[in-house]
Amino acid sequence: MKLYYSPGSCGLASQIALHEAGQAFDLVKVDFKTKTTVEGDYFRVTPKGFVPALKLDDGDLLTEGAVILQWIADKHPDARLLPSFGTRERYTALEWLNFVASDLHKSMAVMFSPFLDDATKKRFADGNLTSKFDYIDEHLSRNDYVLGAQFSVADAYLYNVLSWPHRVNIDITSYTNIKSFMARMNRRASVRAALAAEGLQVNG
Ligand SMILES: N[C@@H](CCC(=O)N[C@@H](CS)C(=O)NCC(=O)O)C(=O)O
Repeated sequence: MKLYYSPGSCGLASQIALHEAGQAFDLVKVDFKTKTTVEGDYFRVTPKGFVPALKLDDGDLLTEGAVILQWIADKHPDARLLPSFGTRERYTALEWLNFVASDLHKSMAVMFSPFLDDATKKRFADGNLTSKFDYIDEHLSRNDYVLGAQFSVADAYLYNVLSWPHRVNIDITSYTNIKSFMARMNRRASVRAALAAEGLQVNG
């Protein structure tokens, strides 16, 4: 199995999940500028040109981070990375995966856009992102992890995206519950292994 990634981007969550699952995998780095890997043209792997992408041993390819996370969890039920099918908790986990993917991730992506000036990004962060950080911080004031006491792949994705604000000059250090969550995540062996493999420092 191969995980296509680019350092510090949204493939980190998939890597954390693979470590949590105890699933062996190889990493293939994608150069975003050239859309190539050591194997050649990345568009031949996925015409979307996005990471993450998970190439299975039979050649099948999975894309979309939130879906890859569900696939990893479902292939490794013993790791308890998502609640069981059909339970109410399962849908809470899916709500969070969807919220992180469609709201938080894609709003944060605006802050990395080469098409917007700094003043526009600042207005966007104030008007759009602050309310999301408020919501997450309040939730984490009552829960160690997204689902409560039990770690899930939703935490891997949330951690992944919350490691970006400081890279775009958004200071979230005043969110004490987010800060504690990040510290809690940083203590997990899966997170440390994924960061090391991508050549990244531990996120505060
Ligand atoms: N819908 C995709 C989006 C993935 C995505 O936005 N990936 C970004 C990195 S976080 C990417 O590959 N960008 C390519 C580029 O910037 O060239 C998913 O949720 O997995």
